[in-house]
Amino acid sequence: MYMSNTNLYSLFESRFPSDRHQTAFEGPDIQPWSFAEIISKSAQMAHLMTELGAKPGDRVAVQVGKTVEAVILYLACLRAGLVYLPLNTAYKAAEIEYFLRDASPTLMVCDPASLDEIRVLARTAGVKEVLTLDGDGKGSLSDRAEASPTTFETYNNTGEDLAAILYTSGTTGRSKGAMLTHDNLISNAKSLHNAWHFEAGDVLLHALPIFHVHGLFVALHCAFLNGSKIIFLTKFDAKTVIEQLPKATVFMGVPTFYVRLLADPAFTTEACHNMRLFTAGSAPLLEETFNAFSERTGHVILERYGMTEAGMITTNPYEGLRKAGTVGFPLDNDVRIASEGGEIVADGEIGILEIKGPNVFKGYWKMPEKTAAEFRADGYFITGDMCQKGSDDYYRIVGRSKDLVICGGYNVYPKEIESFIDEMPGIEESAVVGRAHPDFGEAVVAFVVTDGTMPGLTADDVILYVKEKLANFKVPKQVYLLDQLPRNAMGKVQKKDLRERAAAE
Ligand code: MCA
Ligand code: AMP
Repeated sequence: MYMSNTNLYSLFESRFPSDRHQTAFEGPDIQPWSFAEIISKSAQMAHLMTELGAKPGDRVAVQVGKTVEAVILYLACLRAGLVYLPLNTAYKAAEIEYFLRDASPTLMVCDPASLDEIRVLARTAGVKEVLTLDGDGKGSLSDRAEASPTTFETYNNTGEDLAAILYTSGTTGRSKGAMLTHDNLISNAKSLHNAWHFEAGDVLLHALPIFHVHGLFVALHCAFLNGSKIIFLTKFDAKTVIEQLPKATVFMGVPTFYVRLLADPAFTTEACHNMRLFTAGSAPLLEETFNAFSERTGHVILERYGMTEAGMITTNPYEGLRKAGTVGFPLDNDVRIASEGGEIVADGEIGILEIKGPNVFKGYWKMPEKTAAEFRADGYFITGDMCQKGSDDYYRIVGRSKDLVICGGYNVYPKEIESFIDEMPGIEESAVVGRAHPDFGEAVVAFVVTDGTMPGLTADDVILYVKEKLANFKVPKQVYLLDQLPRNAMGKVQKKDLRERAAAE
C-alpha cells in the first residue's frame, strides 16, 4: 500500500525494520517491545482518541512519566492527525492551568496520582476527557485502548499541519506554544540522521526526558528513522547508563549527564567500547567537561545547538574536528548573525543568530504579534542567542540576548520567577539571575527586597513559597535578602552587578 510520508509517523513506519518482530524498545525497567507491538498499540490509542471525539488538528495535552506507552501515545497522536502537547512532569497545577486554558486541548492524559487535580482544571478549560497513564504504562488510556482495533489508517495530512505544540517560557513571563509542523520535524530528523551518520546496527541509549525537543524529537526521531533499537531508561542515572552503555552505540545528553558520568570512576574507556557517538546540547558544554571526557574515554563529544522553535540548528561535524566551545556548522537551514536592529554584522563580530529553513516553526499558538516580533520581514527567525562565527568558520554561542537561565538543560526565565516572588506577602520586589553551578551548569539565584510588613521573613520562606507552586527546577537554589536592588540612573535593575555578586558569594 502507498503510504504518504508527509505524516511523520508514516515516515517512521516506512523505516521500521521489515522484520517487525525485531525489538524496538528494551531496558532494565521495562518489558521489551517489538516494532509490531508499537504499530498495533499506537493504532489502538489512535482509535480510542478518535472515538472520544478528537479530530485532526485537536490538541492532546500529556503530562505523564517516561514510559514506552507514553512514546506510543505520541505516535498515536501523529497517526490520528492530533497535535501532541507534552508537559514537563515537574509542572504544578498553576502552570498546567495556563497551558490548558491557552491550548484548549480536546483530551488530556495525566498520571493517576494527579487525576483529581487535573480534572478540575480540565473541566474549566473545556477538555472533553481526561485519561490516565502511570509510571508502569497502566491506566485508563491503556485499558480502554485495549478494546480497539490493532490497525488504523494513518491520517493523510499536509506537511504544513501541526504535529506538536511545545511551550517555551518567554522573557515576558508568559509561556508561548511553539507550533511545529510535520514538515518541520521531518526535515530536522532527516538532517540529523544524515549528519550523525546513523547506520545499520545502531542502538540508542535513551536517558532524556520525553517532554522536550531533545529527548522527544532529536533522540527518538533519529532512532525511528534508522529503525534502531532503543534502550529506554525511565530516568537518567549515571550508574544505569554505565551498565547499559556496552549494549549501545549512540548516547545523547545534556551537559549535566556528562558531568555526572565523569564523576563516577566506573565510567571508563571499557564501558564505552561499543559506542560510536556521544552528542551534547541544550546548554553549553564546558571545555573542561569536553576535555575530561576525551581523556577518560577516548571519545570526542559532538556538541550541537538548537531550540524548541527550530529543532537542531547547528552541529559539530561527524567527520572532521569537533571543537570544544563551538557548536559547529549550520544544518540544513540558513543562518546569519545580526545586530539587534537587524543589520548583518561583519565576519567575526558577535551578534544575534537569525535562522531560516524548513525546520523553523510556524509561529506561536494564538500569538500573532509575538510571532511577528520574532521574525524579520524576510522570514528569518531571531533566536535571541549571541553568536560568533570564528575565522575557522565554526559557530560559537557566546551568550544570550534574552534573559534566560539554563539549569541542567531546563530553561528558566527570570521574569516568571520574579513575578511570582513579587506576589508573595511581605515582598517588595525581586531579581533573579543565574550563577555557575558544578552539576546543573547554571543555578537560579534570587535577590529579594522585603516591604517590612512581614518581620522575620527569611530567605528559606521565599524558597518554600516558590517550591510549593512552581516546577522544582525553577526553585532558586539560593535567595539573598537585600535592602534595595542595584539600579542605574534610568531605574533599570543592574543584573550584571547581581550576577557578579552571586558569583562572588
Ligand atoms: C532537578 N532539579 C533541578 C534540575 N533537575 N534543579 C535545577 N535544574 C534542573 N535541571 C532539582 C530537584 O528538584 C532537586 O531539588 C534537586 O535539583 C536535585 O535533584 P536530582 O535528583 O539530582 O535531579 P534529577 O532528577 O537527577 O534530574 C537532573 C537531570 C534532569 C537528570 C539533569 O534535570 C534532566 O533530565 N535534565 C534534562 C533536561 C532536558 O532534557 N532538556 C532538553 C530541553 P529538591 O531536592 O529541592 O527537590 S530541549 C532544549 O533545550 C533544546 C531544544 C536543545 O537544544 O536540546
Ligand atoms: P529551549 O527553549 O528549551 O529550546 O532551549 C533553547 C536554548 O538552549 C537555545 O536558545 C540556547 O540558548 C540553548 N542551547 C541549546 N543548545 C546549546 C548549546 N550547545 N550551547 C549553548 N546553548 C545552547
